[in-house]
Amino acid sequence: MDAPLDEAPARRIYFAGSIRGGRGDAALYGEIIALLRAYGEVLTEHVASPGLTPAGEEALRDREIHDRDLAWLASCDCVIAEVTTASLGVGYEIACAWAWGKPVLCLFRPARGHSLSAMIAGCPGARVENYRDAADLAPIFAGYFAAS
Ligand code: 6IA
Repeated sequence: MDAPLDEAPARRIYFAGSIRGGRGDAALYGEIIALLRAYGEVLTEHVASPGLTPAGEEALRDREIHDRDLAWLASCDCVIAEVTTASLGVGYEIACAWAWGKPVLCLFRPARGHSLSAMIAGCPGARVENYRDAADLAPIFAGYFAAS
């Protein structure tokens, strides 16, 4: 039977956060994903997994990880990236998403002596929101998803 017309498919959200770039914010990624679930299906919940260490997902080869993640990225409706911990992989995902015309929201916690890369801060396809902690994110997401 067809889905009722008023049931739009869930928004597909690609969350990006550092893995080999450093896992210091892994718990925060979990809080972000919990908030994002109110706005759609988060395709990359594993990014917050405490078991995913920089050496993690050993069962998958790098090429398999790359191809699987890019397939998810290609299928998503938007990218939410936590960019405070600098990560080559997150930067690569942001660049691909922009090249493919996907909306990108970057979340950054400014700190003394720690500036966001100009390649992200200056990317015309990426909106950057500065914040202090997870408590700041609910209104940021409410405003962002209301407009998208
Ligand atoms: O350069 P990074 O590792 O910090 O890149 C992190 C970003 O790339 C995340 O947003 C993920 O979407 C993606 N990514 C990188 N590594 C993985 C991974 N396992 N599993 C899923 N997504 C990943 C890494 C396993 C490896 C250490 C053996």
